[in-house]
Amino acid sequence: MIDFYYFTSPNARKVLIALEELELPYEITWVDIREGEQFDPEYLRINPNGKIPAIVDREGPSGRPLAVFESAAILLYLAEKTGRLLPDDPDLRWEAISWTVWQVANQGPMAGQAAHFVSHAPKMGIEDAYARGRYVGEIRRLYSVMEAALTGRDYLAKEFSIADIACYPWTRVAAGHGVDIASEFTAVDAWTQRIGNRPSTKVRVADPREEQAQAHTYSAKQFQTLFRPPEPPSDDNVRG
Ligand SMILES: N[C@@H](CCC(=O)N[C@@H](CS)C(=O)NCC(=O)O)C(=O)O
Repeated sequence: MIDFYYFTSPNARKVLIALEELELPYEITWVDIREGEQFDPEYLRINPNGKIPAIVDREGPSGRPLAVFESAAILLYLAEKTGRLLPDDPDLRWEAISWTVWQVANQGPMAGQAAHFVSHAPKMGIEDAYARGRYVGEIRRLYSVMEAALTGRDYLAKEFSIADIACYPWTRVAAGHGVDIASEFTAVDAWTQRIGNRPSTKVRVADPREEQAQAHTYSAKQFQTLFRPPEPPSDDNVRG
C-alpha cells in the first residue's frame, strides 16, 4: 500500500497517473497547501522541502516504510519498483530519464512561475508585466524544445514512459500559464491529446475539495501561505 500525500496540482497529478497506470494500491492523504499543512512537522518528516507530492511506500525495498519526495524521484521509484514505465533499451531508458529530469528542472518551475503571474497574482490585484513576459517567454521556448522532440515521435522517449507522465499534466493546463498549445505547438498538442486519451489520465479524485481547490481562489492569508510574496496581499484586492 502506498500513502499518497496530495493536493490537486499538476505535480501531484503525475503521481496519480503513474499509480493508476501501474494499478498499485494507494490511499490519498490531503495536504492543504493553502492552509500551510505542508509545513506541519509530521509532514516535513516525509518531505523536508514542505511541498506536495510525496509518498510513503508501506513496504519499501528494505521491508520497512519508505518516504519518497519530489515528483521525478517518485516516478523513478514507482518505475523501478514495478519494472514498468521505462524503456528496456538502455539508450531510450536514459532518454526517458533525461526528459523526466528536464521536466522538473525546466517545464515545471517555469510553467509554475508563468502561471503565478498570468493566473494567480492578478487575482490579488498584482500585475507584473516584466515577470509575466519573462516566464511566459521561457515556457514558450521550452514548449518549442518539446515540439522538436515530438515531431515524428509519438512519445518523448519513443515508448510511453514516466517522461510523458511528468510533462503531460502541465501541457494540459498550458492556457493557465499563458500558452495556446493548440495553435502554437501542433506536435505537443497531438501528444497531449494522445496521453489524455489514456484511462489513467481521466481518473479524478472523488473529494469535494478537488473542485474547490481547482478554482484557484485564495483569501489573502492563503495567498501569503502558499506564494509567500514579499509584500503581504490584502483581501480588498481578491478577485474571484
Ligand atoms: N519539484 C517539486 C515541486 C513540488 C511543488 O512545487 N509543489 C507545490 C504544488 S504544485 C507545493 O507543494 N507548493 C506548496 C508551497 O510552496 O508551499 C516536484 O516536482 O515534486
